[in-house]
Amino acid sequence: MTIAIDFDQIERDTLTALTATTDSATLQKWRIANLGRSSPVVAALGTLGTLSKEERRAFGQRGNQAKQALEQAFEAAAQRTSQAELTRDLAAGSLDVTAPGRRRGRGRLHPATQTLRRIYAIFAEMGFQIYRSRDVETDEFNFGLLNIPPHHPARDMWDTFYTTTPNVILRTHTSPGQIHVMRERCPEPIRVILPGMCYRYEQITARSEIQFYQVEGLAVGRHITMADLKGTLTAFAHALFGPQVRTRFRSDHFPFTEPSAEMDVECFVCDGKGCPVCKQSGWLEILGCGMVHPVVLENGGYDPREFSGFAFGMGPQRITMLMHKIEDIRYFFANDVRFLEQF
Ligand code: FA5
Repeated sequence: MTIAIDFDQIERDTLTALTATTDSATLQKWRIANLGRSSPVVAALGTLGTLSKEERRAFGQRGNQAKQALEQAFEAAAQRTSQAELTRDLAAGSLDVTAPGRRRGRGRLHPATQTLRRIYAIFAEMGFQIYRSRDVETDEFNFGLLNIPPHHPARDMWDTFYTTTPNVILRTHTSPGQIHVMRERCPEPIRVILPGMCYRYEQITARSEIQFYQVEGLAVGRHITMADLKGTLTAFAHALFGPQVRTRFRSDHFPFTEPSAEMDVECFVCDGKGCPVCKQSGWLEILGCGMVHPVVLENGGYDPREFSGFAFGMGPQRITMLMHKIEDIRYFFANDVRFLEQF
């Protein structure tokens, strides 16, 4: 039995169709139609067993030739098609390998942290170590040992947050750290700064937060005088604000220092002429300070007849506000990137 199939005709027709193929979906359809199990060539080769011996040889040879020709043409077309598709995708712009990379946003230090680090560096140069003290304190350390007994009026301006444990509170200032460091180091001389977070129960305004940083300073030793206090803090102000800046000390009152003072620097916005930042006074207040009160020295373990010392406390956020003319302290913790990325 002979099968009526014209391999020449099939080769001609299918190969012409293949030349026109430019996408892989059409190519796959072509493969199934012309090389799949029910395609004319493959189906015809499947009938070989039904042929006589003489017919089988010639038919088989010609059929396999045709199949091979189709397979080779398919391979060539597959390569051509995938190249053509890549070229098309690139031209459509889905990937431009020559485009410059996108710059990654880099983080930076918070403005308050930047000021804190400058303060640390300046005091480190003068031989002050950093002493870390706890945020959660007892009433005794925050007030009592600092010469502020119960019912002392000074407690009103340093009201705080209370925990459910009696007498355990959030510290209102870094000053209780003075007692911790003195008790730890006594009778050695001390030169430390104590940075950290403080908490106050007060109205939030453009100048006041309920949570803010302070940097405390403490020097204890023999023969320390008010001149050391003034010299150290003036050197600090010159390093932070510039050597031309003038300073002044105004007497004040803190229960834990005697005598006590506030330190001002000449307004660097108007050079002391008077402007809205310094409220026309020509001076900016930057810290409270004084000679450590004898009672506090004693509470720290030092004999006030033998030892003396000075202490100071500043608010680095208020200093940052002055340096960058920031009008509202609430920006510091508002997490607004438009504010933060200016520093
Ligand atoms: C004190 O807290 C004293 N312990 C400072 C001191 C230490 C005096 C050692 C003498 C010896 P005062 O309450 O003024 O003082 O606070 C010090 C600084 O903390 C202020 O100058 C201010 O910069 C900052 N500060 C105070 N309250 C706030 C607040 N609510 N928000 C932001 N900063 C504040």
